[in-house]
Order: sequence, then structure tokens, then C-alpha cells
Amino acid sequence: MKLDQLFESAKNVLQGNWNGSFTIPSPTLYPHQWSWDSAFIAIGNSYSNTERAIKEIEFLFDAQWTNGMVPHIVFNDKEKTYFPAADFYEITRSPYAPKHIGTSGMTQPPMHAIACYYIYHNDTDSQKTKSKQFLRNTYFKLKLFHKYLMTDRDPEKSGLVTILHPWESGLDDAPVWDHALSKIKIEHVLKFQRLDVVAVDGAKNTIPSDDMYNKFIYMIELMKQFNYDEKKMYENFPFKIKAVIFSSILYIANKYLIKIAEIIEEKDTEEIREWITRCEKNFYKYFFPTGQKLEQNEDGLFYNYDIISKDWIQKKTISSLVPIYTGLIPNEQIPSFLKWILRWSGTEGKNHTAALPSVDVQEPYFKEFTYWRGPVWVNTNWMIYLGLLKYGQIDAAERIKQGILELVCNHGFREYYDAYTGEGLGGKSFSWTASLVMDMIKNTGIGIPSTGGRYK
Ligand code: 2M8
Repeated sequence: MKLDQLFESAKNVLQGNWNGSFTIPSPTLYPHQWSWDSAFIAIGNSYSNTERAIKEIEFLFDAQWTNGMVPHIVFNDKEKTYFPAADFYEITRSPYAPKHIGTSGMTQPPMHAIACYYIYHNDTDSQKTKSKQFLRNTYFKLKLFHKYLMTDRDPEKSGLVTILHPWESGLDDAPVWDHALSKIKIEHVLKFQRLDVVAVDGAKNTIPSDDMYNKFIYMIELMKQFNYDEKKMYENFPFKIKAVIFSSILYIANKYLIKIAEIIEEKDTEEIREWITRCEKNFYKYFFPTGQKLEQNEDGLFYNYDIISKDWIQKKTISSLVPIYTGLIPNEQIPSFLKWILRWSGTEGKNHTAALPSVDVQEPYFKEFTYWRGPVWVNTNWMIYLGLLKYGQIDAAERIKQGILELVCNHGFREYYDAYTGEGLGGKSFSWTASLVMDMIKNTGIGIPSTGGRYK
């Protein structure tokens, strides 16, 4: 398929998933608005429909809690096929929750400042009137969100974000959460019916186990018992993890927030710069076993940090590679990091394409079909692709891009793909897959160096 045809097909996916207010992630599975999906979707729409991209973000931020939290789901109350739905979350227990719309009570990675910058940058109106006004309206909402993450979710002032639920990571069922989840004891019987089991063909092989799912739901029950009080949850919650992917995205998003401030001529960016500095100081301390010392870290990979057990979670998942997206890795570490990326993307193995599986295929916990435990996801590949470009690793980046394009051309815009066969899995007509393919086809300017040299 030619790239312009592929771009048009991707646009059609977004068109088909648009419901007048926002874009659903997939018609076969997710009927509501998901937070980081919407940011990815706005990136795709920024190439073809500025107005829609703006509406997408505005609708989401209209449901922002007054403490700054952007909920991970905004519910469409007409849709009854997804569990847990708005009534299950009982968000009115929190004084900060919106009254006009149902949302979940947890958050997701803050891709939005990045998406907002895309909207402005790709606006073809010579005056960029609408997109500039949009940035003016949205800047303080974005900042409030980041402030919430840098205070309520980072009392340590590390510049890194603590998640209280695996769903907040966006990588819901990754094996990295297993140990922390195993310590949680469900203290009362839960009565609910899983709806994800019936939503997808062959779901039994792909979705999380009942045990894991019960813990997910139980943790929502716990949040409700704390009335979503962040301070109390931070003191007492049984799951507290400084998350690599979340913190990496926030770091980039803070940089984009400063770019936005410059565009709208907002001078006071001191606080955002402070968040960036904190993250720069602590990223290795928290995410790189042995702290700063490159030579003492056996495999040179990044790992999530469990605040409760005070230990790194040393499982090789895509989180270990995503930090290349931040540009925080020193140049001397890049060759060894690149070796990982090449091996992981299957240069010597039986992987179908060079796109990176969500778990290292050589690990015993790699599962070919299971949700976030092995298959290839487009969004994490896109981050690593951009990271490689930042370091001038054009060939490695190109191989990943070609791998993704091949999967999409031959197996459709799916939620995820079998790393060995390329078979499309999970939701069909998946929005962020379409959006990020649009970006991989069209982007020549955002986060991509024009010279092949290192881009900051
Ligand atoms: C998946 O998460 C939701 C739970 O929030 C689900 O399993 O129902 C994840 O892949 C998440 O990252 C994504 O935002 C969501 C919608 O695409 O699906």
C-alpha cells in the first residue's frame, strides 16, 4: 500500500471513531473517552482536522477534576457495554470531581501538552488564530494537571510520578505490576461481571487473568473507601510505584508546556523548569538500579521503582526502553542501549517485524497473545522511534517504523499485534494506531532532528 493511501485509511479510522464529542479508542471494545488515547488521537487529527483535534482535548479537559487530575476515562452514559462504568467509580465521593459528567477516579500519562503543541504546529491557517486561542485556553489546565502530578503524586519532590493503580500506567497488565499486586489481599468478596471477556474474539487468550482483574477492581473499591483523598491514599495505599513511562512522558510534556508558554507569551515558567530539573536529577536515581553508575548497572536498562518494597522491579518490559524518548540518556550509554533495542526487536530471533514487543521475548514472562505481556503496541514503538531519531540513530528508527507500517498494512489498524506472526489482536479500527501511523508518515518537524544530529 502506498503511504498516501495508508494515511487516508488511517484518517478514515479516526473519522469512523468520532462520535461528535470525542473519538473512541475502538468500536469493538472501548466506547468512552480515554485520556492518553485522546492525546494520541489529537496528534493524528492535527494533520487533517485541527478543529476536531481541539474539540477532542477540550472535551477531555472539561472533565478535569478541580484538584487538577485528568481522569483516565470520561464516560458516555449512553454506552452500557463497558465495565467498570461511571456508577461503579462513585466519584462524587470526592469534592474535586466534576458534577456534570461521569469519569473514572484515576489518571493516565500526560501526553496532552505534547498533543496541544502538535495541534498548533500543524495548523495550516497562516495566522494560527484558532490553535493559538486554544493554547491560551488550555495552558493553565495543562499546568494544573502537571502540578497535581508533581505534588499529590510526588510528595518526595523527585520530579517523577507515583501511580496507584496499574491502569494509570497505560500499560495495564504488564508483568511489572505482578509482584506488587501479589502483596494485595482482597478483604471482601467482589460482585461484578467482566465485560471484556465478551467484547473481543478469542479474548480468553489475550485478557488478564481473573485474579489480576479482581485486584484491579478491588483497588478501585479501596480508592472509593478513601473517598479519592490523595493524601490518605498516598499514606495508606497498598500499591505505589514510581512509573518509568509516566515520568518519561511528563518530562517531555513539561518541555512542551514551556514551548506553549512561549507561543502564548506567558512569561512565568519558573515552576515548570523546576519540575524538569527535579526529574533530571532523579531519573537515574529512581529508575536505574545502582543509581547514577552506568558501569555498575549490569544490563543498563531502566526499571520501575516500588516505593513500598523500596526496590526496583527488574522485569524487562517496554518501560525499560522508553526512556530513550526523554533524551536523558548520556551519549556514552547509547551503544549498549541500542544493542538492547536491536536484540529486542528480533534481529536474531523469530520476530515477524522489527517493531518492539511489549516484553523481551527471551523472558519467561513473555506471553505471545496476552495484553501488555508480549504483543507489539504502536504507541510505545512510536516513542522509542522518536527517541532513536533524537540520538541520530536513523537506521534503527527506520527499522521500527517499517516494522509498524508492515504490521498495519498487512493486519489492519489493530490494538496490538502478535510479535511472532504479526496477527492483529484486541480491538479493531484502533484509533491511536491510526493516529501514530499518520504521524510516522507525515512528521518531519516535531521531535525529529533535521540534520541527523542529536535533537534536544
Ligand atoms: C487499556 O486500558 C483499559 C483500562 O483503562 C482497559 O483495559 O479497559 C490500556 O491499553 C490503556 O492504555 C488504554 O488507554 C485503554 C483504551 O485504549 O485500554
